Amino acid sequence: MTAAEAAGGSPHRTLITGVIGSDTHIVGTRILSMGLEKAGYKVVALGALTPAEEFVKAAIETDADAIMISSLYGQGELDCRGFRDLCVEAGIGGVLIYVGGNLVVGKQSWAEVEQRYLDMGFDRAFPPDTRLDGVLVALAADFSTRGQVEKEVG
Ligand code: B12
Repeated sequence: MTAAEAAGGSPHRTLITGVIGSDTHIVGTRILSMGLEKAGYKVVALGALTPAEEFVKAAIETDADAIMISSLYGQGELDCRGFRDLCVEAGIGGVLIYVGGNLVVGKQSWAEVEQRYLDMGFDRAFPPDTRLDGVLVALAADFSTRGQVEKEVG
């Protein structure tokens, strides 16, 4: 049994990972990608310096189930604004979208930061130092309540 299955998740799911915008912080997305792959997911890793549109393009090309965006350098809010709309316009408005890393400039209340990203249309936002176990549980929970067909809903 894979770690994804142990967490209640389903294998055969495709996840897009990458670091959005002009952000070069590659380590977190690498570790996340390796962990997700080891857990049994198919991971398409776009790496650092990835424009928002590239995430959407890759998600369409690979028929992905979720997009896992990283942002570390403090410009996350600017880079992520309108991301859900991009997905909707591209016909994948129902795709699962997570964001994590160091999502704002400086230290701010996590509850407020999280709410801002949820308001932007992200399904979940993750604070710094997020561990893989929690991500696997979240993916399993979300995949169990969403069907494949919902990706096409806008
Ligand atoms: C290494 C580093 C750099 C290196 C990056 C090398 C590289 N190519 O990766 C260099 C020196 C180049 C660099 C540059 C800069 N950096 Co820097 N950097 C760091 C540092 C020290 C470590 C980042 C790291 O690798 N962490 C280790 C990984 C494993 O952790 P992680 O990225 O958080 O990822 C984990 C989790 O967060 C989670 N996760 C990550 N993404 C996602 C996504 C999802 C969906 C989920 C579920 C989970 C998840 O899973 C990962 C694995 O556990 C941090 C400080 C810190 N301690 O975090 C500053 C830091 C991120 N940098 C910072 C800054 C400001 C910069 C610069 C702007 C500095 C400058 N003025 O030039 C530039 C930006 C350059 C650019 N355009 O990107 C700030 C950002 C501040 C902010 N957000 O308000 C930080 C926080 C330092 C600080 N305290 O001020 N940096």
